[in-house]
Amino acid sequence: MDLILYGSPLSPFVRKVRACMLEKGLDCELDPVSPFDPPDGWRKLSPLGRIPVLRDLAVGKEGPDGTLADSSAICVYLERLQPEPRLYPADPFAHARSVWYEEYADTELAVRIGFGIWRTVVVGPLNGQEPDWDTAEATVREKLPRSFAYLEEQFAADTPYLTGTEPGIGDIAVTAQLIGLRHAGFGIDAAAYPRLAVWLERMLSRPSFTSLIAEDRERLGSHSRL
Ligand SMILES: N[C@@H](CCC(=O)N[C@@H](CS)C(=O)NCC(=O)O)C(=O)O
Repeated sequence: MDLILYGSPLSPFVRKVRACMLEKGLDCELDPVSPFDPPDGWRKLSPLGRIPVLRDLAVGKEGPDGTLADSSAICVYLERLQPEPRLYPADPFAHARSVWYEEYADTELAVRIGFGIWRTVVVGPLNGQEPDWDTAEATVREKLPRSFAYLEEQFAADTPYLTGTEPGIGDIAVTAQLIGLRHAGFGIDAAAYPRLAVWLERMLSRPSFTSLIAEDRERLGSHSRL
């Protein structure tokens, strides 16, 4: 096996990279580095101190050689390494749209769900802290409707995925973040956001995500409500 992925499997960014690998049939060794207690020299691999980082042993075995920081850079590399199935649409505009949805997931959704929900009622309690349901519920009530309404509009053409008939990097990145919401016990109101709700179920039933969710459940135990 030539690929090592450094990062906690509960990170949505690690989940995104692993989903891409599973969709492409790529295998990797997972080294569960925590960004909050990293190994010596971690900043040489991850200049921003974040996870995930990928190492391709065929490129470099030690230090920063053969490593890539940032889930988006890693996913672009995986696409070049294993072009099929394609996760970046062939059409130039659809390709760029898919990258935009990835960016939207990695910034807007990551901040809203990560800080407002995931840390307050899942990871905090997993580490012995009291859950903060007030913050989580306020996030769902006040912050997420705008994101859900935006995503709902993106399915106006009635395509099964964000940028066409096949799932792309945008679909995977958004799903990787929304799984955190589902672990916390919150969902998408199908009456208010029907296309988004159906799309999410479609994404969650893909073998890549069912296997990752099964692993999450094992790690989270009763802290998962999914
Ligand atoms: N843009 C980065 C974001 C990665 C990220 O924020 N990872 C979090 C864990 S979910 C992290 O490492 N946080 C530690 C920190 O920011 O110090 C990517 O796509 O890989």
